[in-house]
Amino acid sequence: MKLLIPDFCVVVLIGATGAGKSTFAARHFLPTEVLSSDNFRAMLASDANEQSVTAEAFELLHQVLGGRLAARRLCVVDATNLKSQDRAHFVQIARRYHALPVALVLDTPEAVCIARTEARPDRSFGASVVRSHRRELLRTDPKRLKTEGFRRVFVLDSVGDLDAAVVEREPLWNDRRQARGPFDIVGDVHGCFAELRALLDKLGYVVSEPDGHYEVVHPAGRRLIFLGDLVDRGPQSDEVLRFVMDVVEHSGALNIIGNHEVKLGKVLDGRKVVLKHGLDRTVEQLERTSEAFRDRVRDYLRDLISHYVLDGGDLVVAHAGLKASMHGRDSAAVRSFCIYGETNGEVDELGLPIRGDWANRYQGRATVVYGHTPMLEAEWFNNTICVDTGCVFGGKLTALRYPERTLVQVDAQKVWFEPPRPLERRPRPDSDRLALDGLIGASLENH
Ligand SMILES: [Mn+2]
Repeated sequence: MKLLIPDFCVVVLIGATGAGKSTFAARHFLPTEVLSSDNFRAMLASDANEQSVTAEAFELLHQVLGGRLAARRLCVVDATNLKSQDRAHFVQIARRYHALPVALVLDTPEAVCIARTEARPDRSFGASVVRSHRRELLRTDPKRLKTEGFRRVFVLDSVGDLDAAVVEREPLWNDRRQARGPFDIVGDVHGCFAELRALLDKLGYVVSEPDGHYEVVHPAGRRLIFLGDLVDRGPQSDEVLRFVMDVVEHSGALNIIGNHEVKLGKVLDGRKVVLKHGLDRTVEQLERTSEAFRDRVRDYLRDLISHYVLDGGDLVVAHAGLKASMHGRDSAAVRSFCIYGETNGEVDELGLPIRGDWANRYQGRATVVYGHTPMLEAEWFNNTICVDTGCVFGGKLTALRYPERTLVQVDAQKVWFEPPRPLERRPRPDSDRLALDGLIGASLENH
């Protein structure tokens, strides 16, 4: 039996004493990955069986778990974990750090558990404890584990299964650390196909259309990344979609999801959506295409992921940006942040969402490149840059060359869509303002 788990997750072992949890953990995981309640009891009381320190032992275990997850390290919780309230702690901690909770039930037959426990000279308890553990385990329905929040549940119900099990770790979909670039990262296109083609010319891409699909090649082997919001408001959302889908499929381009793709995906899934913010134009444009094309778009949008971690972890791309504590992690909260940014549900006088300013506080190692918020200029703040320069609103279409960190831009051909408010420069972050205040103070003193 192959147990496929993400290489960043929390594996919660569930099983009676004597079920073989520690043996299994030692066989498949590093000693540093395994957090065993026995070990924490031993640390505190020099005796792994000392039940009087159990509460303190779990307190420490929770703390170490949190610390390791903050550092994005896989963890295995080796304890009986037979009660749902005990497991709930681990699900909660996993969620806090956007790690996937995995349940692994060791449903080893009772006779085997009893024989193993009685054979261990260090175990003072015997058959009755095993039997009560087994009764609790039988109350733990694997389906119930899913409702407790475990995203993957595995059950090993024989010694044969347990011995034959192979644990395989797979990277998360957002993990593209192996991809080193160089990249050209394109901001919100919003259906501005002519400007996109002009930008690609300026960037040095050779665009061709063999066999009816687009391909791009760059003489220096560069790679395109699209930051999402390909569609809506502009004149050719359908053609932008065709282009990006083709070059993702044939030319190694990358594309992450934007909020406008989420909405369009709902329309194509047949769900009820209010056609506003230029979505009506996209729907009109798509009505002129074939049903096969619309199906392709629907499937494509369904599979788009929220962000990529690239270049050995030095580069993160997400439509609305991403704070450091969420990089390379996966949860509903991470996805929402990537797509909508840091919002608290409040809106301003124009009904636009008030955005939290994560970039203002950003201190992460990775460069974060994002779009979503149309700006008059693309400017660096704390190693982050927004390259949405409002092309569809008559601004510019911008690409960031990475690792060079230079901007390549083309002007919009016209105002394709009236902006809700004029494009502005981003207010300076507090830290810069304070530095500026300091400078002004100093210069006044000097004169
Ligand atoms: Mn957006």
